[in-house]
Amino acid sequence: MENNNITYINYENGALSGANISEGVTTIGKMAGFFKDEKARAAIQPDTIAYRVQIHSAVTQADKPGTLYYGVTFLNPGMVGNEYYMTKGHFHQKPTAEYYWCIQGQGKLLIMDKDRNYEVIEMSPGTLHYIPEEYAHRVVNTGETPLIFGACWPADAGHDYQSIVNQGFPIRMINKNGKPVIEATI
Ligand code: S6P
Ligand code: ZN
Repeated sequence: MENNNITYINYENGALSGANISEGVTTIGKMAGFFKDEKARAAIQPDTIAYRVQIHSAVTQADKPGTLYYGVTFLNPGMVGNEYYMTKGHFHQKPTAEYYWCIQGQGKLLIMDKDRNYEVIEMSPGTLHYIPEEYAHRVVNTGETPLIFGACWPADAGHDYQSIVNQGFPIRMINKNGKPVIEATI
């Protein structure tokens, strides 16, 4: 029996239900400029879902310092050309850290600082990731099932996607002979 004021987490798949949840959908059509092969991206049905994010918000004023959001991302498996589906990735506008943790699936967390120093970190069920402030973060699904991960971050962090559109990450995850490999961005 669900109580109307309570939010529930499904511990199997991370899904949220109940109170104070909103959902955002990112389609391949909304990801122009993020993948290497723009032609391949444009050839995919634009309403194909790359990922969904459920956010739990108990915050009444979004930019109030000290408050938090909790989210869960469902990143579908798929390819754009030979590049795996991924999140857009962003810097936080205000230097604030974030926790990610992997619930289901297989993939990579890419982090990058302002000087473009980067790390590629394995994500599999149960891995916990502390993303330091001033690091951009992106998740790539290198598996064949949805990659589901939780997140918690300051509600006043703000999101800078434009730097990623302009400069991208220094590397991409591509499928080579059935295996994920790192490719330097030219
Ligand atoms: C928010 C947090 C996540 C992402 C989500 C989608 O700070 O990092 O909830 O918003 O994983 O990724 P992106 O890069 O499209 O926001
Ligand atoms: Zn973030």
